[in-house]
Amino acid sequence: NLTGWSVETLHDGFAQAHRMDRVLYDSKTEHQRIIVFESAQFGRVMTLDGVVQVTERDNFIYHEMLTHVPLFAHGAAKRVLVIGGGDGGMAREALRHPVEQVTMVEIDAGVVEFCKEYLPSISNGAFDDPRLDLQIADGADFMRETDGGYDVIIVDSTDPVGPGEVLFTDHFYGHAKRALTPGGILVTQNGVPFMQGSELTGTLRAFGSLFRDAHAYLAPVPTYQGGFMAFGWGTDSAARDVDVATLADRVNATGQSFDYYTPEIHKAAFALPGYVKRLL
Ligand code: AG3
Repeated sequence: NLTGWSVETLHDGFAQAHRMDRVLYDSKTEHQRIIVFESAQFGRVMTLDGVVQVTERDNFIYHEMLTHVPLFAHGAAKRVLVIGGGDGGMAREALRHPVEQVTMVEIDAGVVEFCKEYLPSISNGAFDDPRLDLQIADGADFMRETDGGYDVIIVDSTDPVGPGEVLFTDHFYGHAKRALTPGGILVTQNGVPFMQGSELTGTLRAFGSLFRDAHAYLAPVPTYQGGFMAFGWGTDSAARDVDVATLADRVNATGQSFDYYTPEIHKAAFALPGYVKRLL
């Protein structure tokens, strides 16, 4: 009996469920249904159209890996662009670097508003940082029209169903490439390859024709079930070759330490098992 449980059925014939100990918010925005609830294992959880996007307990793994890997590999990023990321977790981590500006383009003002209210620990002050430039707009439109100049672009999308779908097209990736500075890095969330292999294949095929270095890297995020979460990596630079000692120097220079990210994890994340390599 799953009454009072949040049941995610993103993958055919498979479900994961959280008991909703207290529903804090449940409403439809202009774009999607958003629910924030309290769960025993993951703290507060936010779902969009029934799919878990962020939890208090494990969001650090996902957000750290999509920010610190490209930012420390780059080493001198001044301008960062986040597409999506309305909960503010990506901005939170990106702003731990000495960047001049983080532009965040979120399609759904409701997600920003309700996450500020019911999940303040996710953004942890990022929305008040003067370096944050928040724009409520369609990420695909923004990318088509921007003048660019971004050193790192992070695509923090939902899965390729609903509003997130356009963020997985060749067109969008082409515009993102054009928006990068020379040597800039594009990273994307590409789902769980064990369950959603074609998502990674699609992105990496596009990256292969756009970038000199197109690759994937991995991190295990408990919330996104099925083993590793995959991230796309595209750049014309040799940033993937950065060594552990250089990364350690860059981490030390920020005076920060992280809950998941370490220079060793950074390097190891690019090591791919056979079943993932075959998807590229
Ligand atoms: N965006 C990534 C959602 C992927 C979830 N789906 C899945 N299990 N494949 C999360 C937004 C956090 N800022």
